[in-house]
Amino acid sequence: MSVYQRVLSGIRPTGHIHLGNYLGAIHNWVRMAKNTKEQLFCIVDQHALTTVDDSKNLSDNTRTIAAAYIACGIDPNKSAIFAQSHVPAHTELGWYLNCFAPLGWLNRMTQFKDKAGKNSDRANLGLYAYPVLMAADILIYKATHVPVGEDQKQHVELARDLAGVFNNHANYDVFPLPEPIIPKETARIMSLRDGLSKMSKSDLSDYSRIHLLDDSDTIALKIRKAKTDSDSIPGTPKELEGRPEASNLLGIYAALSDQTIETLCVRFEGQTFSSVKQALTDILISSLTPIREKMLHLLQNPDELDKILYKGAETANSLAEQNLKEVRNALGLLPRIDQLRKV
Ligand code: AQP
Repeated sequence: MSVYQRVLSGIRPTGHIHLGNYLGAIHNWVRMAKNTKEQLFCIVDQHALTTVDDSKNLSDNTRTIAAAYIACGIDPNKSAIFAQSHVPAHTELGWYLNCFAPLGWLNRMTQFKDKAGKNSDRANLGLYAYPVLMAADILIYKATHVPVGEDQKQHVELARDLAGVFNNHANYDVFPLPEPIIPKETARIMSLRDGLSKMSKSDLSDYSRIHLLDDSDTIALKIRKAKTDSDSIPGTPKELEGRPEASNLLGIYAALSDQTIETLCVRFEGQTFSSVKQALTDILISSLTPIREKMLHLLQNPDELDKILYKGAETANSLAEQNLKEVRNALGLLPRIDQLRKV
């Protein structure tokens, strides 16, 4: 029996997809697949518009993320892979949810504060309202589980809260309350240049992250240059406290090798970071090379990728339209003519 009824998640096509997106998100989607009844994976291109002004790359980035999903193990014959902008019901539900979202809730969103920085008066409304559109991305499918990295937990909680107020308004449970699924060990992969900042597509330094399309030499160079401290590896994880870069590198190694940090501390105790870096480089290359090769192969044929996205959008649209009809009805809106005909 499936543990997860309907899983939905997505990634913004904002730049180079990286190891944090893989370990924090996609790897977990693949692991959950065998216990999931239905899966939908979106490339959230409309969210990308809130922070990216370089629209010439948006469609290529969208295909690259689709290629990454497939290369990492998402089977497009079993899961719907699609672009958010191909399913208009997301933005329609987004508007309805805007009308239920108190500003106080949005003011608490830490990602807006991080992304808008000190100049929040100049930030766009889309960036401020993005958690509500993300709630719509989830609720339009009545998704039950949302696998994300730690940074997105607050947004999934907002989606739960919005589902709750909408259900109250409708006087019945239109939406299930979606649950975030956050991998314990890889919830937050940190920058290779600064163990206190999240690895992120928008970091200006390419050396802060491993891209899924990096070749072996680039991976080796980035790990060689990764920031570490001068102490040797301790015998227990407790002694890693206050050593963010050391913890991050060992955490990445542990996730890729399916070992615990305890085991790695025992294995490397007393050694310098150069031996860990060598082992980490080897495992990154062996784990990421098949993904990179498959992505490059898929990207050679963009028409095929587009076909996969259109097929995914068909599945997504049919689910979303059905739920949107129910939402419109719960809100008391006059039925649309196409919805009348289907009755
Ligand atoms: N460093 C990370 N560690 C663990 N998980 C991460 N995720 C992102 N970075 C890390 C998870 O990847 C999924 C997709 O993220 P997103 O692209 O939708 O937005 P984001 O979280 O804002 O990702 P980035 O890479 O930091 O992009 P930019 O720089 O454009 O904002 C999510 O599940 C996220 O948790």
